[in-house]
Amino acid sequence: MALLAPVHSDEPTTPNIPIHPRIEDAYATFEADNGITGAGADADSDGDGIPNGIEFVIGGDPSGPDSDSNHLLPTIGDTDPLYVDFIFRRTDDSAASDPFVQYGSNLTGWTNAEPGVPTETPVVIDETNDHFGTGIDQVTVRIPRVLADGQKLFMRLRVNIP
Ligand SMILES: [Ca+2]
Ligand SMILES: [Ca+2]
Repeated sequence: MALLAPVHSDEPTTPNIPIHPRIEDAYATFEADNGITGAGADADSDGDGIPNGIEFVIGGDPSGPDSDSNHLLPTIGDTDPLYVDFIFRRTDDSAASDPFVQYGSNLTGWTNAEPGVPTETPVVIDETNDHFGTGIDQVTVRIPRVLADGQKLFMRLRVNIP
């Protein structure tokens, strides 16, 4: 049995740099943690009507039993005279995947909600860190009512996970 002596070196060493997992890795970890490795973001592994990728964003449980996540879905704030608010939960793990909101006045044409766009009547996006608890932010996407065509406004949450 050999004893290993501590190694001393005068050579410069690289400081420890935290490595942020790549986007796919954060989602892959979510799948692995929930026993659905390889299922994919578009699949709805627990059949609650919410795809795994959206469960990842809102902090839902994507695998059964008793994993209905409908109570975590985005909500609508419809009391402001100028804006309709789309409010969603966003986990820190999913923030790097840049989940986004789209709006439209029919169910075929969608516009990405981007802060400051359009310039005349811009969309406003507010974020409250850890609003829903540690690691889950609240994101409020405020769509100006004047952007509604024919008094109709649809909104949806999306995330692109390869
Ligand atoms: Ca689901
Ligand atoms: Ca679920």
